[in-house]
Parts: sequence; structure tokens; C-alpha cells
Amino acid sequence: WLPFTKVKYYTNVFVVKGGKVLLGYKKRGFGKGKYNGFGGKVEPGELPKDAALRELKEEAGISATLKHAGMLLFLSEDAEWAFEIEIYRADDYEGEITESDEMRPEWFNLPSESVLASIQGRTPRDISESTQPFSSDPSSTSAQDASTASPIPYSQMWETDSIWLPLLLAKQKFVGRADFRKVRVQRQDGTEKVDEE
Ligand code: 6OG
Repeated sequence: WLPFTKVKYYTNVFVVKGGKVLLGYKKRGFGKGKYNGFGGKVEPGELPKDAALRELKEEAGISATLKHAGMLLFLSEDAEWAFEIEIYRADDYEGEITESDEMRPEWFNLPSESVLASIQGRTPRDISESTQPFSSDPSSTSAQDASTASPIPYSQMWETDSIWLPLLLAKQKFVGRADFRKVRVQRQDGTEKVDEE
């Protein structure tokens, strides 16, 4: 069912500062109810990095210097469109973080330095097969910070995030691809129900 014929471009930005990562709780639209970086569609004629800066400002109220961290390609069975997401990291920001109609920003604790160091030089496959949950370690931040931030909520994020977000946090570049295939379920009455997996 490959290849696709057209690509739609999206962006995603993760601000990482003071032992924490800023995520947004998506209040509406695609991915509603999930935590994610800030981002959206790249408009016609726009460069991905400019789109990422625009969305960061629109959704979180801040500006930042972005570093390209990685890219993801999502393919769906029988779909002519593929989705490419350019992912950026910012180690600082300017302005005041503000909630928008679309996103409610919230800080989460990073994994400890030793966990981040253990990620360096490893492949996403090593990481996804690891029994070590690459979640956060509250002991890695000060007592005051630990009381106000939770570990990264992977169970409330897109399924594939736990594979590559640790790489972004460990400052290791990544390229990923996920293929979504249709699941055909035969109903009792002989009709077919088709879902994406
Ligand atoms: P709007 O439709 O709100 O932009 N996005 C994904 N992000 C992650 N982490 N994983 C995925 O895997 C994603 N699929 C899409 C890209 C949609 C936003 O959602 C992101 C954009 O930042 C399935 O304008």
C-alpha cells in the first residue's frame, strides 16, 4: 500500500529548561485530550521552522530559538497523503507562558541525568524494547520543583512519543516512521468495520 503521493507538513516544539519540559494539554481539534509539544500545520509558502515559531507563539505565548531535533513520517494504508512532522527543541524562551484556546501549558519533570546519559548512543529500538521506563525521576530536581511537576505523562500522549521523546531530551537526533494499517473486523451480519491501527 506504499508509496504515498503527497505530503502534509506539521511541526512540534518542546521547550526544555531547568530540568523540565513544557507540554501542552490539547483542548480541541486533532489529538484533543492528549499532551503534546506545541505545533500545527505548515502553511503554504512557509518554512517549517517559521511555522513552528508561529504556533509556539499562538499556542503558548512565547518565542524561542529552535534547534531541529528530528523528524517523523506517518503513513496510513490506502492513504495518498503522508504526514511529516518536523520536531524542534528550545533550551530557553522569551515571554510569558500563557494558556490559549487550543493548549494549556504545563511543566513536567525530565528523567534523571543518568537516564538521559544512558539513552545517548542507543537506537529507538533499544529504547522501546528496554524495560526501563524513560519517564521522569522526581529526585533529579529540587524538592521545591518536584512538588510542582509530575513525570512526563506518556500514557496521555501519542503512542509513539515514548520512543523518540527520550532521544530529543538526550539531545540525540532522530528520524522515525510509523505505518498505520487498517484493521478489518467482520461483523455478525457480514458487514465490515474498518478502523485504523
Ligand atoms: P493541528 O491540527 O492542531 O496540528 N501530531 C502529532 N504529534 C505527535 N507527538 N505524535 C503524532 O503521532 C502526531 N500526529 C500529529 C502535529 C496537529 C499537531 O499534532 C501533531 C501538530 O503539532 C500520531 O494544527
